[in-house]
Amino acid sequence: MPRSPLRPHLTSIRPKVLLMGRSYAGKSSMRSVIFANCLAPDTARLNATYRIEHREVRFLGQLVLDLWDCGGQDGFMEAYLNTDSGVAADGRVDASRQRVFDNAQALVYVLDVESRDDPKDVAYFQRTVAALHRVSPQARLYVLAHKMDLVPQERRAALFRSLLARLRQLAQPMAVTAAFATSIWDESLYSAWSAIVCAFLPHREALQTGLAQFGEVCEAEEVVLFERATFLVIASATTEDIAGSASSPSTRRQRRASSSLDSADSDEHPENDAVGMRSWWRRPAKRADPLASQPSASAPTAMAPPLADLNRFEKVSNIVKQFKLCCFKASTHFRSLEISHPDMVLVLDGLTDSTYLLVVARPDAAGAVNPGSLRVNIHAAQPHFTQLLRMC
Ligand SMILES: Nc1nc2c(ncn2[C@@H]2O[C@H](COP(=O)(O)OP(=O)(O)OP(=O)(O)O)[C@@H](O)[C@H]2O)c(=O)[nH]1
Ligand SMILES: [Mg+2]
Repeated sequence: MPRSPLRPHLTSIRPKVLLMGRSYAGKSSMRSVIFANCLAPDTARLNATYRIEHREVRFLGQLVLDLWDCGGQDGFMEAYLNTDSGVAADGRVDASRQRVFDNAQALVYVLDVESRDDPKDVAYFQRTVAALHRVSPQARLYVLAHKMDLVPQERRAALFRSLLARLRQLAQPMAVTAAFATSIWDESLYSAWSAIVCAFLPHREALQTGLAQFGEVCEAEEVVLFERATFLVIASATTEDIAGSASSPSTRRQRRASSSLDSADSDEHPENDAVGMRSWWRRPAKRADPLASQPSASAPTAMAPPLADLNRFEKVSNIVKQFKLCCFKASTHFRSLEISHPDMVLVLDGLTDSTYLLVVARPDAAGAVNPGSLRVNIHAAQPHFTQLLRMC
């Protein structure tokens, strides 16, 4: 039965996202890994998508992505690109069929970097972008150079750069909003989809400010907010953001003694007061704007110390999501994570119904950070962040 067209006023809160590219590029695999709790090895069992699979993906409670996973076999591609005739993907004429590119707010075009069928790949990319430009010129255009794991490490950056330069030219007059080198086998997929999805959260800065303030109260090094179901990174605050947030050093000292946001002025832990700043953790690198994100293939991993890894949060996404799924397979549930090390304490715990919060803190002069107090702070911050998330 044909679907009824989306009502215009719904498109703003249910952004339509097209996932396109040739057959076997890996579209359904990435959708399943990010949005459907599928482990990467299990994607080998996926069938080729027949025509279009529609998925409504709820994110942070109120944002619903209308995700169109468009099967990429040649016959289907030709049908989508025939934007005027109303010819359905199986060749039948169907005047009421909603055109694929109507009201699209983003196109995620996936290219298999190992594909040998280059001329056809290029032609379909160009025609797809041209059709998008004709029907929904305001849409954002993302390009994913996918299956990067199949390319030798030393060739990845150069391959990505040359591919992107070529695609940018082919896309004209449309601009490529962002491009990513991705693989379902590592965190690069999380970097890409965090940027794609978070672009639909117009007030995300409020969350970043909230995280910086929270980090200041806990004297944390880093605070990261993850979406609960997908484990995509929503926002983060690192040392610089936290140091730059509102209060004075004296307020910070006072708050450090507190075990919860609710009792920030209390004197429950006086041993935490006499704190010297011990430089045990190299200052983490400032993260790049995710929308201008570089591929992980070209991330400066060879020269930078491991703790300055620009993709460290997405690595957490990938590891924890896989662990969560393994817990599920073993009929148990992931609830929280705590790592204590002489140099750092890391607590990952549920914040709101739709988020997890990661707090990384370092020991004070007395040599201890109380993970319990970090956990109490996370729970105390829940109402504040519930409200902030509603505004996003
Ligand atoms: N090595 C590698 N294989 C991948 C990756 N992503 C997906 N695959 C594999 O690629 C194959 C095809 O993936 P699909 O997701 O079905 O491809 P698709 O683009 O949805 O294809 P259609 O539905 O026909 O359009 C599967 O066997 C996946 O396991 C990746 O990042 N690296
Ligand atoms: Mg598919």
